Amino acid sequence: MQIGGWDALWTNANIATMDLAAGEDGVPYGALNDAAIAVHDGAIAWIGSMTELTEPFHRLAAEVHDIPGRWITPGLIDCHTHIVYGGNRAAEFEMRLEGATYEEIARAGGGIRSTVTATREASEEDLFRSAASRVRHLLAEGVTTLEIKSGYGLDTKTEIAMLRTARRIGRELPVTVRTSFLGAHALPSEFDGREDAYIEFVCDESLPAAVSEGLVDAVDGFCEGIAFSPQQMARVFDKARELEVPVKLHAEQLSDLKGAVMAASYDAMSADHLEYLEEDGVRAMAASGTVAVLLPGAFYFLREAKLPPLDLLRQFGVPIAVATDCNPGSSPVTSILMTLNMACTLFRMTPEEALAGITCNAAKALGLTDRGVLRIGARADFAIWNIERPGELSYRIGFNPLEHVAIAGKVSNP
Ligand code: DI6
Ligand code: FE
Repeated sequence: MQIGGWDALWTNANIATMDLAAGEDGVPYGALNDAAIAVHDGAIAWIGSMTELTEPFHRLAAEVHDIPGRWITPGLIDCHTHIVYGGNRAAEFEMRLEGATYEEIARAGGGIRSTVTATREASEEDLFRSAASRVRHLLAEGVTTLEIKSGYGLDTKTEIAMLRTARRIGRELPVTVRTSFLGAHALPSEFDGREDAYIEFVCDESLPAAVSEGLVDAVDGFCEGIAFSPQQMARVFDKARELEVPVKLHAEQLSDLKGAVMAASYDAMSADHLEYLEEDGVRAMAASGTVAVLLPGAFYFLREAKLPPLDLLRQFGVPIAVATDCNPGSSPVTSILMTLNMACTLFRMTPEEALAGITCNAAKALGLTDRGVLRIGARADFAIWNIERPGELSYRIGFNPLEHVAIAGKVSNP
């Protein structure tokens, strides 16, 4: 590998490459100490020990960033958010504190439906502005790739407006956005009592319209007693397959409907939430390579007591990702670092597993093979932290040690 001729070089760093396959012989975080990373044309051109470089470093790269003792991680990836929406649900939070459950509120016509009303009423400009302010919080904590779902429009026009807003965030803010169509999130009131007719509408109208505008990277759904059955979701997934769009599913969040088994049979990229997942679901996900996306923010905010089956997921080798699930009803969370802390304290994940959950495994959950791991040829998205060990990222609460990020090799100071 040629040394030099690079656009930029970061020196004297510790690097958590998260190349864990390479670290099977026991290097936690795939870490390199006293190391450097070089970037050319937006990709990682070289990564290795400082001892392999000869001074003066400015002969090697147009830009040199000396960052003694700092840690570099892959740019963080939040692979599950509903960050575009109108209004908020603080009043519902207060109702829940007085004893109402999330499901009771949903069945009484509140919950997701109330956000649907507010989202339909919002202008596209309002949707953009409110979402962008939340996204900036994530970027300030090192997020460089973000998944955003629709699902609060439910009619074609508003679903498309949400997806367009998500794409605009990717154009106007320093972040890669992947979009998921979540038309099958809840039954809109105009379809009351006609669930199958709504599923037909999703398959024949709203989903094909969003796909034909080029706005859909994946198709998602909410498989739950208060939403749609595995059979109904399978109809949506059949349509997704016909349109050649990959699928993922909100499954086993509040009960075990065997949604993950069904999703795995469609080679879903991920199944998400999973508190009520049982061994059959874990086995099916392992066989299909479906990533388990755990959402500790929703677990915390809904005061869920049932833990996702971490030991089974580990035992069967299912890759585990972690995400904020940022949404107004079950996880009004815009802190990926707080989410890391919750993954460790609530789910007993190790800090290394939690960091893998928002880097290499989050990339897998989105089907992205060019990021999430720092290795030669990968996209040069990374974050520079003023910490002494990677575990500090999940240890502190409400403190942000980010110094700067590189996005495709360019320094960005969120
Ligand atoms: N599960 C969730 O936790 C979010 N969506 C879903 O399918 C919550 C959405 C909301 O309550 O607004
Ligand atoms: Fe969600």
